Amino acid sequence: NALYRMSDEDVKTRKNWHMTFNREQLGVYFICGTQDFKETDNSETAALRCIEMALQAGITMFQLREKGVGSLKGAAKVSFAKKVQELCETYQVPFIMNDDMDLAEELDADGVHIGQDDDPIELVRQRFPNKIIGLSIHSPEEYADSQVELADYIGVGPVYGTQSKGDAKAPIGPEGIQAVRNVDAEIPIVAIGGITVETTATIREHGADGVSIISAITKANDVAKVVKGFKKF
Ligand code: 3NM
Repeated sequence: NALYRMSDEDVKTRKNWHMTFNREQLGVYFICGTQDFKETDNSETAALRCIEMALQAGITMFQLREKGVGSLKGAAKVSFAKKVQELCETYQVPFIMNDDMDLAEELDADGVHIGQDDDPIELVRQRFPNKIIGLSIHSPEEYADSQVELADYIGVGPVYGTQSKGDAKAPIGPEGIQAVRNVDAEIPIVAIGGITVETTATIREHGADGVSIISAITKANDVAKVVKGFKKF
């Protein structure tokens, strides 16, 4: 089973995949799943309502991360994912699937996001030559050990402490974003972890193209206002 390898020319020009990807789409990258609404009566309804408000207010990318305690499985997950995908299509925002490569294929998602412990990126790129692929990176060392040239963008973090990921690593601060930017001036970077409207300017000044956010949006009293706050940068 030969691994997918891009030609040097493809690597240089970053062509032949992600035809619809551009780094501006990382600007306000909302991530969530029903588990992020578990304090509500009906987490699926609450999630769909929040996602639609966020799309309406102008998020630039969406990732379905149906994962962890209380997340949907099996047919319920598939059915929920289809509803979210339809919303994203309505607002013409890329629909990215976290981790679940089979569901990404079944739904023909616009892209996938993988962590260091998920399927290896060589196999993911081989399977999805034309989808957007995001890869999580936590340090310059992990950057050096990963085939980042097969990714369209990298997610770097956690910048700050987070309640949204049980097994999150220690916060790296805005300096951690800068450290990865310093080893690659070009790669599209989206920062993640505990990010709020107030910290977005600093994070962008440290080399991120944009911010990815769960709780600042899912827990917002006024989703539209928060999303518009993130869009000012
Ligand atoms: N990944 P919030 S931190 C999904 O460091 C995720 O790779 C992280 O949620 C990483 O905006 C994180 O609520 C959670 O902090 C982000």
